[in-house]
Amino acid sequence: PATKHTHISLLGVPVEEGAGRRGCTMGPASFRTAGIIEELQELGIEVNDLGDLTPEKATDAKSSHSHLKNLPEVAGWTRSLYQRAYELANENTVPVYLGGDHSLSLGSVAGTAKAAQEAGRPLFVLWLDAHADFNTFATTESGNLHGTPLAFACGQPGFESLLGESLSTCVDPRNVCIFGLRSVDKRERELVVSQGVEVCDMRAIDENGVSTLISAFLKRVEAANGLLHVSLDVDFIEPEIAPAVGTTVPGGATFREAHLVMEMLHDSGLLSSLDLVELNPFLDDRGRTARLMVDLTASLFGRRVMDRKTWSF
Ligand code: HAR
Ligand code: MN
Ligand code: MN
Ligand code: MN
Repeated sequence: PATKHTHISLLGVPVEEGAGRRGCTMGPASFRTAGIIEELQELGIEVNDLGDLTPEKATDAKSSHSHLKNLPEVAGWTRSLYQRAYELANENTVPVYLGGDHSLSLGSVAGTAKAAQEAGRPLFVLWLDAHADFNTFATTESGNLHGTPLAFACGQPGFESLLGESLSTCVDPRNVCIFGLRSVDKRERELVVSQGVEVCDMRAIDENGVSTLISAFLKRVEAANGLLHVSLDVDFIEPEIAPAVGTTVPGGATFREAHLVMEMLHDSGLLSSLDLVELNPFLDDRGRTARLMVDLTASLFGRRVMDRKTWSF
């Protein structure tokens, strides 16, 4: 039975300092230009556009790892969003965070996790991404902080300078599913394995299909009465059809695989919050990636060709 998402709050988070190249700051504007508000309203949903977040100043954020890029800037965004996501998780709305690069999730997941903990419910995270984003300050080779949010959310040590304090609530790594993986650094991979994160890499998707794998994960969420945060990185999708991203990796989800994930998420009624990240409009081809992301979001919130029927052959 599909839950009716009757209220959505859009919050733009135009952070680009976590990525290796500039442009994601234009993401929220591109989502709006591509019609995200209208397409969701078309589904009968009440949409509240909260505008764009403003980052705090976090000049105190320092680390002995000198290769980290833009740490004070990313810390400023993280602190602001952590607070905001915590507040939104306590409102009767589905927050949709419009990125911005994936460092956005340093704040969105932590704030959501804190609220889930207070509500006494486990938070599950579905990470739709070519990458694991499970580097720590010690393991990142690039120094780009968009490669770190899952490690932070799962309580890996060394991130104290981000919030100016340790994270009070972490996500249980066994409640995280990285879906679409096809690029992972060596030490990052060891961490993902040792922490017990569920990984559905592209080969698993090829062999089993999206439907079997997503169903199994959603069953776990439902059985645990969990809350579900979904983080959709543009590079989850095959770059031939979604070119507007700085970190393309060939062999991504097809158009239909990506839509099917969204449709199944909708039908589950389990979604409680969403990140749409890494859209870099500077790299787009006449807005096609932005429009695809908006269409995927519409599928996630209930757009369908026909009502579902049960097939009996
Ligand atoms: N693992 C690489 C790094 O840490 C690439 C990370 C790319 N991250 C994103 N988000 N684009 O998935 O630098
Ligand atoms: Mn809902
Ligand atoms: Mn990512
Ligand atoms: Mn990625």
